[in-house]
Amino acid sequence: MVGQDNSAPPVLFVVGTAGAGKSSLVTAFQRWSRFLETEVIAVNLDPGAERVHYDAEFDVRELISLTEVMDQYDLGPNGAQILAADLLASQAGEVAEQLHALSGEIMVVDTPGQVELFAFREASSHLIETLGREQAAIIYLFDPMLSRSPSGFVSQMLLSSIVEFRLGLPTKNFLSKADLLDPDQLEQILEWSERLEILEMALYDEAGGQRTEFAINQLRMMQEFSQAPGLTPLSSELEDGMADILTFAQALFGGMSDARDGFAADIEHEKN
Ligand SMILES: Nc1nc2c(ncn2[C@@H]2O[C@H](COP(=O)(O)OP(=O)(O)OP(=O)(O)O)[C@@H](O)[C@H]2O)c(=O)[nH]1
Ligand SMILES: [Mg+2]
Repeated sequence: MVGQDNSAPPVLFVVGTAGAGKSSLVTAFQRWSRFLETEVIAVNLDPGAERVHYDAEFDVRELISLTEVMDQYDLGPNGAQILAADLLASQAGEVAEQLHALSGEIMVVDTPGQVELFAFREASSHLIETLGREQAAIIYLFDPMLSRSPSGFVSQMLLSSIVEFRLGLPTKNFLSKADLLDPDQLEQILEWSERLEILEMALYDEAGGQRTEFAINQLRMMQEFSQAPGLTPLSSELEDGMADILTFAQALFGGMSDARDGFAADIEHEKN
């Protein structure tokens, strides 16, 4: 078992700006985990997803269809997403019940394209409470292209801190699609994540004194509350960094070797 409570596996919510690579990460993580004989429960909470490539054991689209919401309430895609999130909130108890019924060692949740839908609407808070907040954490994905400029990088640091603050869950930042970056760019971004004074200088060159002072001061204050500092690169394309996600979950919720022992014991039991 990863978690301490047999009935409730740890829940990792994958969050990030539109197109950051959330759905691909769920797919890659599920695929990668199969080799470890670790049972990952993949969950789709994005009613707007066109298609997903992982095996979703729960898919919100079976409850709420974005196109139906658009038609029924005469809404555009953004309005429909908001209403869909609120409809989901009203069914949070039922959703949690269905999720609780799923068995596996770790639950990985794909969230809607727009980060604010997950962070700011009530549905997520309801769901987190009903699933058990002591069992939940956030994998926050940085967009690699946006991370190449100091201001883009800092903006994502701030956004991640806001999500962490808003949902009150342990949050770890990952640099998504790292395979798309040159080695030099990657090194620079990782250095920014480790050394605030280097980031400050780079931002100063790009944005000038006033904006830099404002942003860096905000960041400094928010980072004091951060439970998992730093930025870890990953690539769903190459299946790189998947172990770092597992390590993050283990550090929070307990060891995985017990999980494998448990799994092996189950197999043994079935054989007999
Ligand atoms: N090169 C590369 N491309 C990736 C990687 N992960 C995702 N992509 C591509 O990035 C695009 C967006 O990926 P998604 O996984 O759909 O991103 P998302 O955050 O779920 O997107 P929304 O749900 O629409 O917000 C797709 O074209 C993916 O193929 C990666 O690790 N490397
Ligand atoms: Mg997606």
